[in-house]
Amino acid sequence: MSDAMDVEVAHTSSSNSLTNQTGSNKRRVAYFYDAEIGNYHYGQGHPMKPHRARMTHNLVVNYGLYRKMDIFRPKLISGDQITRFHSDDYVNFLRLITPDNMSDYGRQLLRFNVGEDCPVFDGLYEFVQIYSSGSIGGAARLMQGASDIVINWAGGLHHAKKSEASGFCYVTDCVLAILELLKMHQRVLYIDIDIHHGDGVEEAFYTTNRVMTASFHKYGEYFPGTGDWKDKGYGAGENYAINCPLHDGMDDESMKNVFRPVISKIMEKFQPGAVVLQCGADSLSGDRLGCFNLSIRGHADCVAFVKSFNLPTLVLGGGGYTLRNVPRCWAYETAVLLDTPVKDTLPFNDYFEYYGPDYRLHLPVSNMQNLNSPRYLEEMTTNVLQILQQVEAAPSAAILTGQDGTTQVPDAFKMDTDEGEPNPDVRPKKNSNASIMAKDAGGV
Ligand code: LLX
Ligand code: CA
Ligand code: ZN
Repeated sequence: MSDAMDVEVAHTSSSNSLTNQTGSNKRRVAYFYDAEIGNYHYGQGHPMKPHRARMTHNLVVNYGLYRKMDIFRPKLISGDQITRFHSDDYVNFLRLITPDNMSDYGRQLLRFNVGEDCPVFDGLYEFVQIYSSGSIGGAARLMQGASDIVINWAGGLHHAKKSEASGFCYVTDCVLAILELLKMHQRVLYIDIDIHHGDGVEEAFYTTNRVMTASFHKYGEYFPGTGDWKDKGYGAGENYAINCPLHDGMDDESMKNVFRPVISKIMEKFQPGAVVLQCGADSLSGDRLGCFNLSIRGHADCVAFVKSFNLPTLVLGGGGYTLRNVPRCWAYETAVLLDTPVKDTLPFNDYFEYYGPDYRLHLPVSNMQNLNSPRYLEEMTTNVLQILQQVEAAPSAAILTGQDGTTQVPDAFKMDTDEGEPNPDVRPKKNSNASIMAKDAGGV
């Protein structure tokens, strides 16, 4: 059975008509992948398995999708590109720490939150370089105008902070890619459908109106604990951080009813020049660490909806812990982005045994209760839409800076030299309204 692109996308405003003469709306898609990524190991028993990206790639190739996109191995970035956001001390530490020398760095391991959830493993720094290179290289390609959509399934590590690893993430490629896009685009939209709050990205841009962050996540006794709808940005960034807190059992219909109106309103009010879409697959039904009940079609509906706005879009991976489901989801989303139908019967591939007993692409959802009542969802969505109502349409003043490698950086990355200002190298506590600021006052 051929699976038609059964995600219907209709919205009234903001969508450019880019239909070509054959009546299709195919976009030029680039795909970044480094075959080394699957060789990194977080350690026995750790739920994060970088092997997922290799399984995804194998499914993409065996579905023949590689024929329809430009495939790149990312050119490795240097430490300078990582310190556009992360502190020098932290990046130097990531560069030098190894399983063999870690016993000499007890204090630094604690300081940078490396060791437990975010373990030291062989090749850690190269791992960071590989996944970040795909996202930064992808953003650069969008800016060249060479592709309309760029995919990096190895990226989407949204929890890392300026000087701290968090939630299995060491460096936040999402922030680095957004900084790249800000060189050219006045406004960049970040959308996050991972089950966790995109706290690292939100915090980085909390005080700027040049980046809007929108996260849909489980909220309440769940990692990382942030992301109340009332947390909406601060200072110039007030109303530019959007949070949709959700409960267990979120299903396709509920997601559609929240995601579409919120994203439509954001597009109308904020009018971004480019979009970064984090597609964490831990929001799927049956995820080992998740508690939502989305089908792959429901998850992909968000992707298709974002695509329908025809903006330059960087598509990233994220969490996802049921190993057989993550590749299914991301391979299907690759097909959706390519406007290419794929069969529900999985093609033979190197990891075929993982996909038994059904060997099908799509998943059944569970009969778990949806704890998001229609009333809760409507009230939460209304609150969020009210915040968006206050967004000024399209701030547009150019910001010229001298920061290395950038011509434009958002206010959040300016060092405020006023006496009495908080120390920019000390991260404010969870749920605080302050933002991270760049380390180098002279650079901005
Ligand atoms: N949310 C998320 C997104 C990307 C990565 C990791 C996470 N973290 C979690 O899902 C999580 C789960 C339970 C407790 C704490 C955090 C990620 C993606 C690729 C490589 C490494 C990390
Ligand atoms: Ca999220
Ligand atoms: Zn997650």
